[in-house]
Amino acid sequence: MQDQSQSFLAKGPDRCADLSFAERLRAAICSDRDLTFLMEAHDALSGAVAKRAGFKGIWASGLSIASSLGYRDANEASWSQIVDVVERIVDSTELPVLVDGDSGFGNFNNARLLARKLRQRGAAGVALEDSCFPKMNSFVGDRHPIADVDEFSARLRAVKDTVADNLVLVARTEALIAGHGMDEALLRASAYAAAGADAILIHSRKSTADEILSFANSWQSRLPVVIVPTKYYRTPVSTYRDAGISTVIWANHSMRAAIAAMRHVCGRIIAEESIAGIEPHIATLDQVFDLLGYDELARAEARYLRPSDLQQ
Ligand code: SPV
Ligand code: MG
Repeated sequence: MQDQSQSFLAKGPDRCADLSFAERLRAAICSDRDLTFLMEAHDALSGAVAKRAGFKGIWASGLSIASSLGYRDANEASWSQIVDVVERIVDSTELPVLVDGDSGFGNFNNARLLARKLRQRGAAGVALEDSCFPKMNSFVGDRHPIADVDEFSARLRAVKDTVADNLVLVARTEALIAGHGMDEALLRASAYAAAGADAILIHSRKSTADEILSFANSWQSRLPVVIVPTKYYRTPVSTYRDAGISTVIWANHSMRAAIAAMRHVCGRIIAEESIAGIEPHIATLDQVFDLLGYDELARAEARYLRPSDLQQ
């Protein structure tokens, strides 16, 4: 596998010329060999943990990034804040990162600016959804207005014209979330395919996979299908393999795990007025240093510092 950090160092901060993250994500999403799994990350640390666990690609989740910044998943975080977090995830993981671009933060012009910036920061792809700005998380409330299909298709075209194949473009329809039904979801997926999308993300808030399976059955893999089984989490992945789904996004589980773990630790420390009890249950400092590559820094110091510096 190509060492992305080396190519980054060799080429300087403009990684536009380095297409390999997009190529790798495209290969993963478009290959019909097996299901691809993308693991949520909301910062560099959660990205590093996902990589160590063995994931080959990352979902930079809008909900999770917003939550870690203390914002609601309602476009409260700005596109530039998202782009900054994405850069840290890309740097720490050196994996293909599919970024949740929400609706593109405005019209075609905002969407193509976001896409260009994401490409510059090393993202492999962007998922754009047909919700109206400001969006609301798909699982919150019942008001989920969606954009006009022609306007959103033109937004996708503008992104494609800007980033060409250097950033994978996943078009996400919220038609089912908004209650518009399967015909509307299929019509939109067709329009977005015609606009140049590389894959279709079909989202559902049902607790069973029926809706997305019905979509996949009618869609017949005209473009790869990406799903987010947050609510229908009981469905085994063999069902998705059988249905010809391309990619499964585990969308928010590191963020939710972190909340549960932090709650537990904070609760015990305040109750016990001691950190002795929780010490065996949390990451050791050596694990932190290992995760963030302190050994590489030590090797670099031995190589680049003067011997006299090392003795100080
Ligand atoms: C996200 O992770 O931000 C997503 C998936 O877009 S969902 O929260 O299910 O809308
Ligand atoms: Mg989102």
